[in-house]
Amino acid sequence: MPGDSAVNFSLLHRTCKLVVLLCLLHISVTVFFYVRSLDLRFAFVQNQQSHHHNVTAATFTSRTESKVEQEVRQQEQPRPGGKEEEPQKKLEKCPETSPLLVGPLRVEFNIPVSLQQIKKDNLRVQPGGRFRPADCEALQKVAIIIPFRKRDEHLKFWLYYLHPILQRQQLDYGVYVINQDGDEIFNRAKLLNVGYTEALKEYDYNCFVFSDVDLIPMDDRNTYRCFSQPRHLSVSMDKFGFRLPYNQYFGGVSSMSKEQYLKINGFPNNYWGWGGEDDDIYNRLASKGMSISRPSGDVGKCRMIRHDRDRQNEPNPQRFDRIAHTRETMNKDGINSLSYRVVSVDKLDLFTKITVDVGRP
Ligand SMILES: *[C@@H]1O[C@H](CO)[C@@H](O)[C@H](O)[C@H]1NC(C)=O
Ligand SMILES: [Mn+2]
Repeated sequence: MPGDSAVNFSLLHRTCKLVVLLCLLHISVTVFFYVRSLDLRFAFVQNQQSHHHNVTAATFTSRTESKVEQEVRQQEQPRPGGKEEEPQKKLEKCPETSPLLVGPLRVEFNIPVSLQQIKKDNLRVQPGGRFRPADCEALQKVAIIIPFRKRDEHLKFWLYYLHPILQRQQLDYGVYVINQDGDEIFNRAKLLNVGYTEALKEYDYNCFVFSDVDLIPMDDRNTYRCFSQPRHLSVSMDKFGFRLPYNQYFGGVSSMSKEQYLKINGFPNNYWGWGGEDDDIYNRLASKGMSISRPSGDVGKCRMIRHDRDRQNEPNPQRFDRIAHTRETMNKDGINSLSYRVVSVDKLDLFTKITVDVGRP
């Protein structure tokens, strides 16, 4: 029958259509998952690369890496007599190791602290966050520089923990919080340069500790002072599983004597946003033949206060390119090219707050 074949044909036709549709569906699902896996793999490779890149961020290797530190004391410069800042009566020098140290400390961030309480706990701290031991002459004059913007909660914890530690370490110290004015993208290294300059206008500091506001040492034997080589103090952070993320890592908390700092022309001023500026600093000191001094992993333990990424501090896409050229740029970009505008200087009870306009990229 001719009708029969027509029915058969249309059935066949419909079946074919269905098969084709199913095939298409199958192909698109396959393609979808394939592309997704590619994507993932790509992201993974990128991640690895950037990790790798980050690990090999520094282009110089230092001569005496991970050597045991000979804790050579900074030579105290002979002082021109009769400066009004000097203690009235001649005190004996403080001992090389402070007898007041207690070792490992408990550091927690779940109980909020109040400025009132911190003030009561630290009655011997002078306005502006200044202190010097009463019964001996400190071995070093240390300016502690904290780059800052909108982290008041972190700063409170920092003051709460650090003031007692620094006093036990028998340092002649001052705390300078360098607050970036405005809402432009953050520039950590430039704020550090500003801190160096501004602190020296106030006192004859010979040592500078550069600290992030959210890092707290877990052992007071990790002395916030300077050594014969630039010092990296935050060597085992909880954030990195209490290990050094890579050998050339110089971020977090570090210290340099005035001489060491000037030898590398200070820090770069053109790292806007997150990352790389610490590697640039490492490159600078390695290129000048210096090496990093560190405390042991045990003494160098520290905690970072957990936080989300700040706004206006996104990863700087230029950082890899910049750190590849430190050697060529470091002589023109640094303390010799620093320009900024001081907006205000406030001598508060526990620290000196300096608000600055550092410009924009
Ligand atoms: C690599 O990672 C460390 C640790 O987070 C950071 O301090 C440094 O700036 C990074 N370097 C680059 C080039 O991203
Ligand atoms: Mn942090």
